[in-house]
Amino acid sequence: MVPDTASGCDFVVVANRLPVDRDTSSPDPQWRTSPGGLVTALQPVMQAQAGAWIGWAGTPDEDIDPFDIDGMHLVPLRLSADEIELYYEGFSNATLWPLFHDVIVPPEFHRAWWDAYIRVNRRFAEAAADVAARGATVWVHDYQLMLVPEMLRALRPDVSIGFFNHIPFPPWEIFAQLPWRTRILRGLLGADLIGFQRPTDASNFRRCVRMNFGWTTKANAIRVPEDPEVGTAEHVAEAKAFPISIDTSALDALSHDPAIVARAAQIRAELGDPEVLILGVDRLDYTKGIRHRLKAYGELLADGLIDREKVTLVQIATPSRERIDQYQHIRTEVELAVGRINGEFSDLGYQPLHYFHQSYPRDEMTALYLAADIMLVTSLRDGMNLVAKEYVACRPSGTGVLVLSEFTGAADQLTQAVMVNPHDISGLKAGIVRAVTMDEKEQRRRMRAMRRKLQGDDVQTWSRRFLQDLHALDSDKGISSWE
Ligand code: ADQ
Repeated sequence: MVPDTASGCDFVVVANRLPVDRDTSSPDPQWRTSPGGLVTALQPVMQAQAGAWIGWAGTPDEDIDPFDIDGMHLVPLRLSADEIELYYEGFSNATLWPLFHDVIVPPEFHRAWWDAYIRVNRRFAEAAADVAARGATVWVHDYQLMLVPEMLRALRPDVSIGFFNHIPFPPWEIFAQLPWRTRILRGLLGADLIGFQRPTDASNFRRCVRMNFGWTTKANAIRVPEDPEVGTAEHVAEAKAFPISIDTSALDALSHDPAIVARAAQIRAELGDPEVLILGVDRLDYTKGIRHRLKAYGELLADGLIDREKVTLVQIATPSRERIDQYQHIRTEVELAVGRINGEFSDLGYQPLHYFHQSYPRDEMTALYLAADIMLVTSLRDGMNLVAKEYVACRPSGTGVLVLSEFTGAADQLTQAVMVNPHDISGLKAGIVRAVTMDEKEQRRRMRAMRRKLQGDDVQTWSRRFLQDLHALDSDKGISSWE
């Protein structure tokens, strides 16, 4: 159901990016829904509830009129090239991203970036206020838009506001470095419900609120006083965990598709039919621990602890944030390591490592998951990590081993994985050897338990749970029952 926009939309999603890509292969470029998890989770709600999605279409300095696609009403916002540099590449991805990922690289603090962040967040909040019907539900996503809940609350106290943080929330000892920490906390506290990936993220957030403001919290609830300067009244906000998941049944169906199954066999054959095929799939990001993984793999080949005639590693590193210095740096480092390993250990008929800096369609990703005996997820910090869940969903045979970093949100749930601390290279090597040598019976036992977990925990359940909780909150009642 596409909404009647004159009376407003009952359900509004606000995210940095719209869920579409432009197909420029034809002379008349067409929009196509991008196959991300968020669209899968939200499209049914959007279609049933006259929903709108506000976001940037991906090209700078472009005015695009709102349009409808696949039952969703999309509202593109214009961002200038300057704003993309300051708000997106700067404050979002070179200040907040590293700060919220354990300061793996040093965050940069620049007042001009912050000013652009406020400006762009205000544009998103105003667009949401314009589009939302009276009493609508507005769901804001991720760290690029942390000021939107409070700005929107000031403009539209009648709407119900949810926020979901896809990345970790740091402990106070790290968060406190942020010069604008009070404004960020107040921004988030404008929401009625603030969702996080892990219970630890939610408790870090509540502790930051206590430490920064000296307020008390009660279980998940935070009593937020009025802010006459911004124009918001007193209310109660809830902060709790809603671990995101994947479209389990869609992936399961793809993994049974005969064409994809055949493609998986072809991938193995093209790689020379290795006895053990190991796979890594990540955005090329310094948080994903790709360097650590390659170091461990290189050492295992050098030590002879894995047999180079039998094992092959395929590493897919999706291009990401390529204009940011730290991303150019990690790319150089990863590509040097790949060159070093292949230079040292290849011979004419064998290459131990295949590296691809490319994006792939969902079918090809599924074929890769099906083809791989071992999946390596070695993030140094990761909100959830959907790749780990996707691999498990694509193993109908019940075999295969997931090697999983303890520092992912997924580690809370996929507890039968081989857990590793990627900083501990010896431990990581031992984890990989454990996976390579694991017998089929143990593989099946672990995989069965993880697959069972994912069946009851998919992305549709995740969005339903979040929205049900949001609708069940009544912030006025929250205040009266606080004492
Ligand atoms: P990301 O950091 O992007 O997400 P992740 O959760 O692993 O990390 O999701 C990546 C997605 O991109 C997966 O669905 C994967 O299949 C896909 N992908 C990766 N490489 C690809 C390629 N080469 N071609 C095609 N598809 C590719 C952020 C947080 C995570 C959190 C998610 C969702 O950093 O911690 O799990 O949001 O909340």
